Amino acid sequence: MNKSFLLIAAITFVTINLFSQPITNHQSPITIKDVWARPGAKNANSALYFVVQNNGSKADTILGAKSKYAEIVEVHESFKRDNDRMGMRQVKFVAVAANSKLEFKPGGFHVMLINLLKDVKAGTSLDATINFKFAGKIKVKAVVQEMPGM
Ligand SMILES: [Cu+2]
Repeated sequence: MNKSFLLIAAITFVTINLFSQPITNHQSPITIKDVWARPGAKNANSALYFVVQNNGSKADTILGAKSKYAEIVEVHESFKRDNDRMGMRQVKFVAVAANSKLEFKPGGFHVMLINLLKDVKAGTSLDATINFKFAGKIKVKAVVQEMPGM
């Protein structure tokens, strides 16, 4: 090995590390915690709940979710119908304001898992991806349980 080869190798090594850093060290201002899902039998439905924390100075938007555990995955919101009963409907996006916390919880926003492809049992976990406009796809692992703290 001659000296110029080593020099080129060294420069290449430094350059790659220099330019790859903004990508590998990129810290998303969005974190998702306290992820849980309701148990459900195959072909039934379940729902996913979590807390979104946006520590950034820019608002973000949830555009959707995916999971291989259900045939259809939709972002829903619960609302009160005229007769005081609760209903739910699909929403195309959910805004997450800058420097704020947004809770997906029973009676509010949730990710609906429609037609489970297998039994989702309490005590197991379930993988899903939440898709944000700016933060991109964030993977979550939900604890399958009845209401937390019960
Ligand atoms: Cu729903």
